[in-house]
Amino acid sequence: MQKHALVIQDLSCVGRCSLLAALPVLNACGIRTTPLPTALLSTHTAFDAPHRLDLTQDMERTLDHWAGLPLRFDLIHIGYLAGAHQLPAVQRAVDAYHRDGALLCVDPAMGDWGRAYAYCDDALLSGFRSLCAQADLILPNRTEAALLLDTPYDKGPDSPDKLLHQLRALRERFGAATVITGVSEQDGFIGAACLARDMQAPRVRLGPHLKGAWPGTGDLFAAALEAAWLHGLPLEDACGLAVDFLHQCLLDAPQDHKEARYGVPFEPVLGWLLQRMNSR
Ligand code: PXL
Repeated sequence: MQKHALVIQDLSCVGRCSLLAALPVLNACGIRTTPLPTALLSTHTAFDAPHRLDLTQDMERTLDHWAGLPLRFDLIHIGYLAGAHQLPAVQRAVDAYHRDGALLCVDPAMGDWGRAYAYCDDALLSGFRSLCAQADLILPNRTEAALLLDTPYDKGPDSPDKLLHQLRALRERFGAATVITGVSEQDGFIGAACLARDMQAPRVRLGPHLKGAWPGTGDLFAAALEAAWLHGLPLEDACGLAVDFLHQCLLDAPQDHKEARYGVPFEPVLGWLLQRMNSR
């Protein structure tokens, strides 16, 4: 049976992040996708003054309409929200569709580079904590891991002990398999560390740390990992493949800040991803 993913995050028209990163990756991997857009933005927020349209009411109307349809999902992904006021609509989607074996994956999009995004207030943080507590998999970056645990952000590098401590603390607090992105145990390398529900020790996968900052890397990583997980790969292998996928995508990415804002050129690498996934 074809797998079906519900993807709840914004539609930013320019900049290849959120839905514009998640849907093509999942689709290329043979997964049917249904978006529930949280907001429409003319660009992502690293451009000046994007036009924003909050879609909270449209989320509610969409869920009203869907209630009459026999929709079932294998995976629900929650990412960037327009604010804490959307949490009731998101919870409604979780209540309706997190059942019958559907996996709930929460990427608590709250910050990066050691700082919370301007829109992330206490209500959104506590809402994301509540969603993480219902999740099967959580995917915070290093900044979001610190926010979720209410611990200070540590610039790193990450010692293996510190990573293990943080992964265990997250898994214990939220009861979910946990992947932390953007970890760096050695200078010049970056990747992700994962701790599934049944794992004693974390698995870390690193690749060369290329200079630059691109929007949407977390969204591409999450989609590749989720696709591989739905294909039946164990979480640690899915996580490793997602790190490798991102590295392949970034080999040809522009490093200049103005160009990098348009996102990661992942489209030519989708064939590579599918081939790697099918060869497992
Ligand atoms: O990729 C995360 C993300 C999603 N959506 C919007 C963003 C960002 C990161 O900045 O601005 C609108």
